[in-house]
Amino acid sequence: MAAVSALTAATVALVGLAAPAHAADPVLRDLAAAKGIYYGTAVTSSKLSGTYGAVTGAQFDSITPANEMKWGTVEPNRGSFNWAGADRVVDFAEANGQQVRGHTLVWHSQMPNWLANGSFSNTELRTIMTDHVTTEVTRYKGRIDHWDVVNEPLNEDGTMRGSKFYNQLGESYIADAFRAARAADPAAKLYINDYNTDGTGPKSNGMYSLVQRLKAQGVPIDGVGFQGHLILGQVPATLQANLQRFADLGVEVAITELDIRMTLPATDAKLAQQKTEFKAVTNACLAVARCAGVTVWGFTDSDSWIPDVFPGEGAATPYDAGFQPKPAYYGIAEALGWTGDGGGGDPTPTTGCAVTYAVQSQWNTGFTANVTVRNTGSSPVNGWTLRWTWPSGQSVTQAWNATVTQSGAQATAVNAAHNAAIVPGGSATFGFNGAWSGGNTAPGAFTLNGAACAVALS
Ligand code: G2I
Repeated sequence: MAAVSALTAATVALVGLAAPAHAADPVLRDLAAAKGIYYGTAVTSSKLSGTYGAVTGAQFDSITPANEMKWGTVEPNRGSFNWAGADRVVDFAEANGQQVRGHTLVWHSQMPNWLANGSFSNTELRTIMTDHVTTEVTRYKGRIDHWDVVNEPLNEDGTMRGSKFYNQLGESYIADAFRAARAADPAAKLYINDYNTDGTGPKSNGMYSLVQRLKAQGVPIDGVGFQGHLILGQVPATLQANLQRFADLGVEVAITELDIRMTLPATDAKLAQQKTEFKAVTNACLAVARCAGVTVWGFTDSDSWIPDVFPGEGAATPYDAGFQPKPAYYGIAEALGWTGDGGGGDPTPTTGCAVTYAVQSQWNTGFTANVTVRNTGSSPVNGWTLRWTWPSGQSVTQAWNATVTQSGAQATAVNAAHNAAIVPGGSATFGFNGAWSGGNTAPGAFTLNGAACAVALS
């Protein structure tokens, strides 16, 4: 927790870089610290620069590598280690006064192939597992505040999941993993972590009994993580009570992977409901004295696992894909005590756009180009007209995914029916063939529905 107090200078420096946030936007990490919890996000180490890095550093006081500390990543071949991504996350956290949640040491998924497909005697497997825990925890000793030591040990009915570890070693693999972690870094808080345990129910009951058994055996377990992969409209009503009953066992609790997904497209009504639900989850943690904090599983819709795994669903995080705070972000801030908007709701919606213009191919008299229009504002675009002026006499001969007309040097593209709506953070792409002679300089400026857009060439 010491890291939390050392943040002010870094926060101030980074807020200056976080251009997309509105000037009066609250800083979640500061609000959370004032309430005695942390507010964290999962991160992708390769993205930790530019706006993504600036928002991560400015807004959150805990980060979790989404993949970089998993066994399959750190030891892809037996005995050969790759710590690059994990190091980057820990270094970033230290530079920004953030805690780190280490995720995760023993998990049935994302194991390296040599382990998943290898066959080992029980004794050998136990040693492989405890050696792995010891190696990884020792490498980051003193630099990780919380470790997810064992991840997702349960079936939906609350029985033990038949993982490689459980099948060969029985339930004692859990105790052994925790003991190895404690020996390697006595200061780190050691967690067990699972999904669909957020509300009371069979799986949560299974976790409750498991934690009781581990405590009874003197296993060094400090906390229980509730992943919080939730669905809009289905936040369990029993969340707070459930967190409380675990806390009453004498362990910390935390929401470790919060996201609230919805069926796309995101509408204002769904985003408003999502705000209420992020606020409610944050409030549930605040209401439980032993709740250490909340981590969102990716802070931006452009860094979320949901669209890959649930086609047609998404918009599950507090920032849109263009790094604009969504209503959910203000919901979190309100739960944390923010009243900067007078308590009356979200700030006035903003508009904005960014255009990427890319020539795909070019031949002696013709060329093909793609244009992507991104909505960088906080209000949806419903129907669009994009205009630009050709700098060197080009003309559009044929277009797709938009209707393009030309008058003199001015080109006008109007949406097709299927891409008329662009949600905040979303984009529409169209393409065309053009004619050129002499020069094919890219247009330097675009307007969307009359307002100038930022331009990127590629
Ligand atoms: O599945 C959501 C989360 C559930 N709880 C445990 C978490 O560790 C898990 O995180 C996700 C990551 O957010 C994804 O990013 O775990 C997935 C794997 O189970 C991660 O997805 C993987 C893809 O499956 C790989 O194809 C990809 O190479 O991400 C990798 C890196 O981008």
